[in-house]
Amino acid sequence: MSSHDFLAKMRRAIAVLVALFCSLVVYAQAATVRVVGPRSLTVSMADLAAMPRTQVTTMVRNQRITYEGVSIRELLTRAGVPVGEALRGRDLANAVLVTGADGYQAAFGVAEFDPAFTDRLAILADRKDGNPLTANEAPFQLVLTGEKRPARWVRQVVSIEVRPLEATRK
Ligand SMILES: Nc1nc2c(c(=O)[nH]1)N[C@H]1C(S)=C(S)[C@@H](COP(=O)(O)O)O[C@H]1N2
Ligand SMILES: [Mo]
Repeated sequence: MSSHDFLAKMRRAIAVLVALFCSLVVYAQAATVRVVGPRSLTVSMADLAAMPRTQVTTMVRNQRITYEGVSIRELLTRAGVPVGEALRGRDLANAVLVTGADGYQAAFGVAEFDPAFTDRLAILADRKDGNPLTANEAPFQLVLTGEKRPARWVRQVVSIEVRPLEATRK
């Protein structure tokens, strides 16, 4: 192979890599999370970046990791979910269902995300130790303090839905 052929191949390989990288970036920026509540909204990476940011340092499987993102409570407030003293009565029977891109789901009670009820922190993370999340977590992961297992740390979150549990409403 002549050095000319080699250079041409290298150039093509680099072009393919750049194209792949750019489409990944575009894909990540197009990613959104649907927050379903009294005033449902859809948030993008840029929207999250512009909201008040919260850092959470956690220990999972003996690893200390600092995640950064937006508190779930902030997102619920923007979706019109009552907060603090106003979160009472029938609203306390509301569940929060978090869903990942693969259909994986974890359920919570609405008070689990309210600082008037708990000191535990919960964020929709988009950064981990200062970097974007890894491919199987990105673009957004639910990160909670006070969990003994990370099973409810839903990766690739696509929606956060506040919904009544009908059976408890009668
Ligand atoms: N979207 C999605 N999130 C998920 C899961 C999943 O299957 N899909 N598994 C959960 C479970 S059971 C655990 S223990 C952790 C595992 O995270 P890891 O694969 O990054 O270790 O992710 C949680 N979040
Ligand atoms: Mo798990």
